[in-house]
Amino acid sequence: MKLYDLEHHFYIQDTIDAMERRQGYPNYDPQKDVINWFSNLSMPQGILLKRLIDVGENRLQMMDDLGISTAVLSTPQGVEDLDSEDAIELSKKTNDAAYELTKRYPGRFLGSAILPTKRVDDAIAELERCVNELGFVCWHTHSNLRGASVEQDRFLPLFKKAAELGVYVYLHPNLPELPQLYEYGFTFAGPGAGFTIDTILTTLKLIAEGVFDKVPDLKMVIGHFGEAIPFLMDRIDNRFNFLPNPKLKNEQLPSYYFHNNIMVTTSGNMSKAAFECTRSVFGIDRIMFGSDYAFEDPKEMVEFVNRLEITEEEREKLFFRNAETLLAK
Ligand code: GRE
Ligand code: ZN
Repeated sequence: MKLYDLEHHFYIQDTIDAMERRQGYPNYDPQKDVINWFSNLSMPQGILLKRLIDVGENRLQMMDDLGISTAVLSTPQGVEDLDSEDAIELSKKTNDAAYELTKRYPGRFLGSAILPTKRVDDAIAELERCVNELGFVCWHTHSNLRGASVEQDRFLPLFKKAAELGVYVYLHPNLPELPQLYEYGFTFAGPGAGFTIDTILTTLKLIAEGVFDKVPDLKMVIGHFGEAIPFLMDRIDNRFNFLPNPKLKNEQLPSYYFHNNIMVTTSGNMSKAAFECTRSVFGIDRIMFGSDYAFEDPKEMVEFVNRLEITEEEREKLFFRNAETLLAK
């Protein structure tokens, strides 16, 4: 069976070097081998960083062993946070590196663009280059851009451009800019809770800003079975409806956008209950495979999906048919 992995990460060494030189956050401390996401929020790297940087034969071997036919490459947090000029240079280098891989291993990798979002014009130009010249399929953004958030008006032209070029937007978690979450350390502020909270907030803010009404063709993907949104969907609809507010610019109920614009991946969520809730609320046609490599073990993710009590037709949708439909747009 074919298998598309929609959340499959890599770093280039230049990004880590730039993060080593940088005064702000996130930065890399080579002595301690940690990424400092913020003061007192450090994440040990070790084998993780080595795996992220290694995108050659070893990566291919792993994909072959697990039956992953095609992976959409994305670079995690860091590049967008650099100063403008550095962000432009490093975005281009990262995107060029992904492009090289798509050429070296035809059909095995697809590119998603990291963009220098500090200046929207530069970001638009780079997205055009990535799609028109490099054949990329996606703009990979983060749930906040440290000091900015993508639902803000000034990013609307970028969403319009993505829709115009026929590529989807992957909204990947970032550390929330909510210092009240920081006192329990990185695990809590980041992947343990904060990432999900930030991605839910940004997704709902994009809906509330009417971004999907202004750009009806926009396709967006979020990971982790839609964060906690499937579980909350009915209540969100119900309360938006009960207490309309002029600041909520969405023309449809929030759930509408999860049936028309937004899809989800499995990335790093191996809960059967979460899968069943997601399928029940969004439908199997909206769920795709994502491994979240190297932050998660893709073998466990594949095995989890293989264990799900679903029909073979449903498994095919999850492993590749839904991704092919998304990529065909
Ligand atoms: C992830 O994508 O799941 C992730 C990161 C960075 C740190 C931890 C983590 O992107 O789980
Ligand atoms: Zn991820």
